[in-house]
Amino acid sequence: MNIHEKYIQRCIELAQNGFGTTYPNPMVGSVIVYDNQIIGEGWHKKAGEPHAEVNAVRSVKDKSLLSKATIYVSLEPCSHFGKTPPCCDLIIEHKIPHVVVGTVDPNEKVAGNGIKKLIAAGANVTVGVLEKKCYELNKRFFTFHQKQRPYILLKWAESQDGFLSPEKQKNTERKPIWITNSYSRQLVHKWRSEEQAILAGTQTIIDDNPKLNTRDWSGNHPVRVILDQNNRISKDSFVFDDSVKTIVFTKSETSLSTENTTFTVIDFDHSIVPQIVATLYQNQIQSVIIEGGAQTLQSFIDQNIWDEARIFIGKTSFKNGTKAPLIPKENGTKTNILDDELLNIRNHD
Ligand code: AOF
Ligand code: ZN
Repeated sequence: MNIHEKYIQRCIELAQNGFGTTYPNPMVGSVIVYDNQIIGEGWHKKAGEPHAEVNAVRSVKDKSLLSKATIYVSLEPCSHFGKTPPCCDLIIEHKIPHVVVGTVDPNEKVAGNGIKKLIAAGANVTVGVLEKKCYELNKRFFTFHQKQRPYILLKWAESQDGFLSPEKQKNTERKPIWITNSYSRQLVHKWRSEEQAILAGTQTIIDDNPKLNTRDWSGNHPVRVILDQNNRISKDSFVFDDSVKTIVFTKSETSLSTENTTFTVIDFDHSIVPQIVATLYQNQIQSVIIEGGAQTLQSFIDQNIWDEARIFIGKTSFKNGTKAPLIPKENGTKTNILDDELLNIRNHD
């Protein structure tokens, strides 16, 4: 790691302090260095509050050093008036001569304008240090702005022999059959709390009556997104308890929206995936975890509209039943959670 990378790495670490509290803003960290020493640090804590650079500048005791210092930022300093004034202006005002930027800001209000403004004011600007790591830090924010859709995470659990569930037993009460261990199940609740929305298809809701919340983990409950083309889901289901914001995609609006539950009509005769992600984008949803069932997951894979898949592979074998979605598994990375295997696959890398 060279010197620039070392300080951008520190910016990334600082930025991560804002995990879960900066939405809709990205996580950003900043470090100010003079004479090979860090003289100031800051990160963005919450939308509406000061940006990383502002906090870093404020933390510098001897402000006269700023005109000889280098400011490092994991994301391009902003050039626009949003909820807060432009960070570029602050850097220019304090005559900070060197600016090192991790990656360009994908927000169309900034998108290179911050860098241009700093250069025009005479600053020496270096762009693209640990760029991939800086992108990764805000993968949801970047996907949202660059692709005009949320970051899409696919999640399922399959048996050793590739089934989501065993064949349905007729005339017997259907009990959920767990493929994964309790640690993996808790991990899923943690994952849910990290995303802004959770999506499930009609059959999954009819079969499992899931709550789609984060009861085994503290943290945010994501917005529930439900597909119910022909209004087949019983209004007594947990997803209709109006306890959290819920978006229901239907063919025709036969139910009235309530305080937290809204019905959105889409055209089920055409591919629904682009319509769903466009609606989520309009709702400012930057990420969604898709938890089934097979058909819903497969339609996102077939349209190649997904970013990451997290697949648990359990110890059990079912021999037959509902087949797990088909996805290219060659480039996945494997880890273990006790006796469960967890396969992580990234798309569009
Ligand atoms: C920075 N440093 O720490 C962050 C930036 O409404 P505002 O004023 O908070 O502006 C939000 C936008 O500013 C956000 O969408 C992103 O483009 C940028 N975030 N920029 O220079 C920061 N958090
Ligand atoms: Zn800013």
